[in-house]
Amino acid sequence: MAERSGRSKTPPGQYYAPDFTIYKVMGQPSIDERLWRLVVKRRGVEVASLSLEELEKLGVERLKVDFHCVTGWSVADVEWEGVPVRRLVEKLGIDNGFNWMYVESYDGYTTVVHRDDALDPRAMVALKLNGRPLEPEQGRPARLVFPHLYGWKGAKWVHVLDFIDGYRDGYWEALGYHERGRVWEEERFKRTVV
Ligand SMILES: Nc1nc2c(c(=O)[nH]1)N[C@H]1C(S)=C(S)[C@@H](COP(=O)(O)O)O[C@H]1N2
Ligand SMILES: [Mo]
Repeated sequence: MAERSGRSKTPPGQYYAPDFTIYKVMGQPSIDERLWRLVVKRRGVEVASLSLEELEKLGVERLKVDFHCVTGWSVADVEWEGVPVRRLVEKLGIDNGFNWMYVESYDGYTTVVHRDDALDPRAMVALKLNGRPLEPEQGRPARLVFPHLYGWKGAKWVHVLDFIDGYRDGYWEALGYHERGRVWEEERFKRTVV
């Protein structure tokens, strides 16, 4: 596997591309940012409904990481700015008993993230990309980012985070994509029992 000079290795099965390929498998929703809310739930019950301003007040952090799509392309050195998921969990007093975070977006897209990946200090609700607010097609006003997971876990136009006990498939997981989706472990597809 090729190594980029002076940098970390390329994850197995990935190649570096100059830019993102835009995906919107359920179309692009039109969102009024004044009405946008991040709804946080525990076992389906609403705990909080945050406006953009309220979300930002929880504390924004910056992160420079590579982005990896499960179809093979990666983009180097992407700079995100947003609110760590872990901070949301702590500040909203979500109890530690959850096992998965089920995600719903404004377009109807869904995905699911393992608790350890959701609580990774680098996991965030991102509001900016490379110093600018997200472009509408890239999830404005907010998308999820998990640097160590394949890109499909990073739901654009994110709306609901539900901290649940039992595993539930999202959109791609129902089509055979992996429950966790860790890049370095190459968790692309669910294990099948033959
Ligand atoms: N709502 C929504 N989020 C999504 C997707 C999508 O189709 N709809 N595609 C996912 C996939 S597979 C990838 S690789 C990234 C791509 O991000 P980009 O469209 O900004 O390049 O978004 C993820 N989040
Ligand atoms: Mo992807």
